[in-house]
Amino acid sequence: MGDATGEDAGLDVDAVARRLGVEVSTLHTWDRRYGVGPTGRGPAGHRRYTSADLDRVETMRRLVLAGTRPAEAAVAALDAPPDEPAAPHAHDAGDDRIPLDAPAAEHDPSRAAQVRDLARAAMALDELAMTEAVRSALRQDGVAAAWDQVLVPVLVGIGRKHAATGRYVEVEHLLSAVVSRCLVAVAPPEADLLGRRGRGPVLLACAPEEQHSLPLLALAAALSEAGAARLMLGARVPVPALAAAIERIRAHSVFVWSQTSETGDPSWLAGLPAARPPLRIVVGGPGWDLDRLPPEAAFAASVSEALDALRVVSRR
Ligand code: B12
Repeated sequence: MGDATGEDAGLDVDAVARRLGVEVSTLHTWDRRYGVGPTGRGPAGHRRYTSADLDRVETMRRLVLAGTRPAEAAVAALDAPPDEPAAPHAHDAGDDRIPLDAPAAEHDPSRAAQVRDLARAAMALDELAMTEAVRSALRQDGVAAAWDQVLVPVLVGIGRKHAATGRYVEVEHLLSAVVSRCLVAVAPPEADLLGRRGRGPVLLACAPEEQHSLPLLALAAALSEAGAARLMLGARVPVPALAAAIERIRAHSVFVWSQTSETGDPSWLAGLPAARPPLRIVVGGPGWDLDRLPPEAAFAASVSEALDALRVVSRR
């Protein structure tokens, strides 16, 4: 293959491997596991390494060769402005704080306190304090704002912390468990969906093999808060099972989540059962290969956008 279309269109993985002297399989691993991969697209829609991507891979290679652990090298490579040499983060060395990037908290002290309290409680494995922090954010702000402005920054922060240190998996698991429980409490089970008349419910599912299901729980809770009927199938839903559920509950809309690129091939979406009126298909998550999204599917970038795309009016 090689870089037949010229460097402006970006390099394919073989060309990058040759240029940097790194195995193709290693580049695939860095992409899949740490998100250090191609962000560009060639003319046929294939993923290509841009010159900024190339800088990041080069930084990653240099740090790994110098003995930095790959996870730590990846965080440094991703954080480094292009053309600046990256050093592993000081905050990851012995610091037990979660790195927080919470734009809404910057000008809002009470929001900043919510984010900080949850992060602190999570790192201390203080389940009660975590539960109180999540519950109070959901109660005060409503699901969409609490999720976007408090829960997402802490989840993203713990993801980065783990990537940088290889540690804190227990924090990630406990935080996931607490957040799940609190979101489920906002979205109690629906009664007798099959026997209902009128507008069918929204069906929520993760793409096949996708295990990250918290964003689906957030959307289910936001739908419940808005009074919209929904059925949440959760993680790793096989396509035939999703198709069967669409037909059985006469869903009018379906929302599918993909967190990782391994689960983001959207080609199967076009084969979901036809319905009358047509099934509304909305997808979300950073995993989707957006260039290959079928025209019948819409992409939503946040809980609020998903509610809009599903034509659900928030009551908050
Ligand atoms: C919680 C978590 C877990 C939990 C999941 C629990 C559960 N029930 O969901 C557990 C511990 C099980 C887990 C497991 C794994 N995880 Co994990 N996990 C996470 C974590 C911390 C949060 C996931 C999440 O909920 N993300 C959603 C929000 C918080 O993040 P976001 O997608 O970036 O949000 C943006 C948009 O998507 C949007 N958005 C946010 N929410 C919503 C909601 C809706 C409805 C919409 C439309 C949009 C939207 O807004 C944000 C800003 O733009 C992430 C870190 C991260 N950055 O996501 C890692 C992460 C996703 N995991 C990762 C990995 C590698 C794994 C494992 C493979 C690890 C392993 N080696 O075992 C496994 C297996 C997973 C699998 N095979 O599917 C990597 C993925 C790397 C990649 N690029 O592919 C991440 C990014 C961590 C990292 N930095 O390395 N994980």
